[in-house]
Amino acid sequence: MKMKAIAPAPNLRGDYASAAPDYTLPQLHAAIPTRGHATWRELHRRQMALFPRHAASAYREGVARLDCAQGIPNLARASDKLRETGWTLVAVPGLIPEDAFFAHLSARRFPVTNWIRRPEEMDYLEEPDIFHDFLGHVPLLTNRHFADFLQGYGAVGEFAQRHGAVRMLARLYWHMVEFGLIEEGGEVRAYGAGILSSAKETVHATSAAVPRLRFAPDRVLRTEYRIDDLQPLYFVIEDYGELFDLLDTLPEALLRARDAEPIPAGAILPGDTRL
Ligand code: HBI
Ligand code: FE
Repeated sequence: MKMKAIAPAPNLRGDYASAAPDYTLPQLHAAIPTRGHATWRELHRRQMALFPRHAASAYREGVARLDCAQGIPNLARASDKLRETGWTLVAVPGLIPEDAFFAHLSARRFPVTNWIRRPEEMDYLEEPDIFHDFLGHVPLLTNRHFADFLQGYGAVGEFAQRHGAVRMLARLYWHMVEFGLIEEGGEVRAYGAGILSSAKETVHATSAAVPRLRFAPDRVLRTEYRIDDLQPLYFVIEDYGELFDLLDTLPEALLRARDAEPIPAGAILPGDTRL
């Protein structure tokens, strides 16, 4: 048998060569360098200071549950804390192909990038790292409605791929999973991972000066997005059940959105009512 000359470098940025066919890797938590944990603690501290005023209550309950201030979390141990909703965290080298991503979600496995940004990237990073994937996404996996929605989202992926509607399905992920807001007792709070893993976006997204629209599936599925700047527009739900309830009619809605004119990022249409 031919042996690999070098053991896989732990926590190497984007180490796709040592990934399995489903793009998973061993996390090798014990091999994470001290400076990685220090970067985590600093990012964590900054975001925690913003959450009481800006983050949704279900998200904050999840963060408390995960108890991860000390350093980069051990994914196996964190998975134990998700037992009630049945999700498992798996390490991946970074962004993975859509079909592999959808397959993980539909099996209630959440892919978490196994490297952390460099100190000079504290405020902005183009691709997801473990801070975004874990602190942004994992807390809401403790919420039953959201956890069930995300599995169902993954399960619709195959349909979307067969029907040329992945772009529309990705818009739902972007606007609602990455940048979603929720109304709680008359206040608008953030639950989206792209918001809550970024200090700037957390403050921006919850500012009443930025346009907000009530969540409406067809509107969201037609709305294009920008990946290189703060979002110009956010969609607001009242309950995570709204996302789950959409799943039944999502395939038809994807086809309608595919065949409709896209709406440019940030555009407000004559029929829109700002919240
Ligand atoms: N891979 N690791 C990772 N994380 C994502 O959020 C992700 C991905 N691959 C594809 C993808 N997202 C999107 O194309 C889907 O949301 C549609
Ligand atoms: Fe994300």
